[in-house]
Amino acid sequence: MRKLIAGSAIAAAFASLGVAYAQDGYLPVDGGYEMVPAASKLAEEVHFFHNSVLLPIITVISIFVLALLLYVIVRYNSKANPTPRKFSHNTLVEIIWTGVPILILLTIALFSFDLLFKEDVMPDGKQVVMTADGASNVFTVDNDFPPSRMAAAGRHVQVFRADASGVVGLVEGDDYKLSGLGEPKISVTMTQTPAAGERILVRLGRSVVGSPLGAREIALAPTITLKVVGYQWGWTYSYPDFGDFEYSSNMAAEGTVPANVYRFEVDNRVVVPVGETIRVVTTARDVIHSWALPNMAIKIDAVPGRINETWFKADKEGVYYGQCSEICGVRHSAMPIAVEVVSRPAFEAWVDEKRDENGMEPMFAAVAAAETQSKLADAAPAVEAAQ
Ligand SMILES: [Cu+2]
Repeated sequence: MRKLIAGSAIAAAFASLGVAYAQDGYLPVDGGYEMVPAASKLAEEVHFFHNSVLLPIITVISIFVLALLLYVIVRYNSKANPTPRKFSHNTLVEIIWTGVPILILLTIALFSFDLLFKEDVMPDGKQVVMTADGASNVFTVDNDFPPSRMAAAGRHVQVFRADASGVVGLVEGDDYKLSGLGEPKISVTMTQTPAAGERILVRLGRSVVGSPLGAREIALAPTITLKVVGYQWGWTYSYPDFGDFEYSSNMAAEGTVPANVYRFEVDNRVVVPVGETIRVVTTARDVIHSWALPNMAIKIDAVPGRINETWFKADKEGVYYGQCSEICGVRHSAMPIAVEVVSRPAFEAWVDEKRDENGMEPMFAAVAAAETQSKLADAAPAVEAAQ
């Protein structure tokens, strides 16, 4: 269904110059009708809603209505039914054709409101890393959220074990038991006492995302804010957490990039680290624009005089493209969005480079390599949820 389009060879040529472009599968293609692949758990959930809830419902309704129409055409035409009966009410039929659509709409609303809420509410999940002493098998974490956001069910807690070989998701019931759900302190009791030095990671929070068909995870509170300002016709980006440097991002000229990313590629991309929650705040300088990133299933208006907010968390490194999605004027089609998701060290190097360009001291380069390593290990690991 998705075909590779001409340009891959050119992309390879450009890549050999040290510039990476999106994998073909992640780009829109000519004649394609599917959504571009999900690159975040929230996008997977959006795809589940579309593919497994909306599409089946609309298909069944369309087939049912078509069948009714065909039946009426055949059974009640003037030849087959020369003398029609004359009545105007049927209580049972009226109750059914009012009640069934209500149930269908409620089903859609159930999934839809849940998703709208998740996209709108900033994740507030937290991760606590504890080192086992080899003797105790009970690990306690503070459930210090506001009452309405406290971890109160098994799905609000995820436990991982980390040792030299990596991070492993554990299963509630088999590997650990929880007590104190909904109370200020939650205890995780491990079935097997972890060895001394082994680390136990506990994630806590109600920001659970992921399609019911796939792995779910608790999204952690944002580590980075990205400020997006739309203007006719481009974007400026700034990073208030790293010295508030700002730069503008404009569509790359034809011929300077591979044909398959022309009109998507920009001169200065957004750069964010993989696996971290990014808070996006948008506004605009002149008219309404809209910052959209289909791989992450986000689209948020940029409105002059207002601040809008959303978030995303990329699961995979790569380059993702979007376009302004609010008709904003004659060059509306010429303000693409390019987001490059990189590793944490690459992101820090990029931040230092940008700071240098703006006459600021480096922020990360001074940090000893060893310290960076341990910070990395403590940062949100790319783990698959166990529940
Ligand atoms: Cu625009």
